[in-house]
Amino acid sequence: MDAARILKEISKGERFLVAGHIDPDGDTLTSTLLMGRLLKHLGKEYTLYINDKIQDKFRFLSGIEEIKQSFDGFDYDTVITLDAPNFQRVAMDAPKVRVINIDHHLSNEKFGDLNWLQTKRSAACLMVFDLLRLAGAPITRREGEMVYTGLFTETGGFVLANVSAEVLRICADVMELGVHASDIAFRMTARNEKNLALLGRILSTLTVDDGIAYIEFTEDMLDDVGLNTDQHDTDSFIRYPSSIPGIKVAIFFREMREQGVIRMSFRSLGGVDVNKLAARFGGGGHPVASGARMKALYEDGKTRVITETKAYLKSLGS
Ligand SMILES: [Mn+2]
Repeated sequence: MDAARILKEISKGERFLVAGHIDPDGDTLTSTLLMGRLLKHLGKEYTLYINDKIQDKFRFLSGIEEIKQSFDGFDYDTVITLDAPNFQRVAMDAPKVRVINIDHHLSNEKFGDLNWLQTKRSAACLMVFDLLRLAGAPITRREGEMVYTGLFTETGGFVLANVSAEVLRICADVMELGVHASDIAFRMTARNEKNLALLGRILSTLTVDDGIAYIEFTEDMLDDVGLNTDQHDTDSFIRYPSSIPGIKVAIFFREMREQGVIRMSFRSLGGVDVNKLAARFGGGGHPVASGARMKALYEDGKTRVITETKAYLKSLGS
């Protein structure tokens, strides 16, 4: 499967549902917006769908108000999923129509009728950008801002292991369209006082134990600093436990009390494959960055994850 084949398959459809994943990050949002630009260029009808709240910092992206949290009825001939390893992640049941699955996650379950998977690509938005260029769609500062934002966030501000020559080259290309790199960097990393207070609370939980460093974000911290669930922004907090020399795995635990769920983000340091680790808890992602969520009481879930992570590291002989 390559970009040309996918573009040809997309041209066969007329009415598209484009689905990005829940807990939307910069990559899934910009992939969704760029797919909208492609479909518009091709003269197709489409709905952009992400079944979740979108953080305010992304509101400057052109057309973001087009993304809907739900869709009425189902009158589509094609579903395109972006940056998502399975239907659950895009909050959908398997539809009866053709599904085009575009993703870069190693944990992708190949659930589409067409699966375009490039697990070595740094971001899904790069793949959609390929399609735009191939289709000769207009690429202006607006599309450039989408790509730059997707790449900035997905690489943690150009510091993670997925920074590639391609990433930096495309960022340079879109800067020539008028994209302001420092403006986007500021938007993506800006934090108000309450969010900085939250960072303080979360950092105070830092625990270093047997090659594992973890931080915790529990529900009561939101009350303590006077934030509600929609207002907090803990993106990139995992960089702090990841910054400790000698650590093999960094974990960010998040209590989701209402849903009775504990969520984890894993980062690998020193060559440990955290995609395999996350799979033990029903999650996945990339070898260097993965996530999972499981139904459990917070303390029970946390203890289980730490115990299993230690066992996993031991099994690797590290
Ligand atoms: Mn991604």
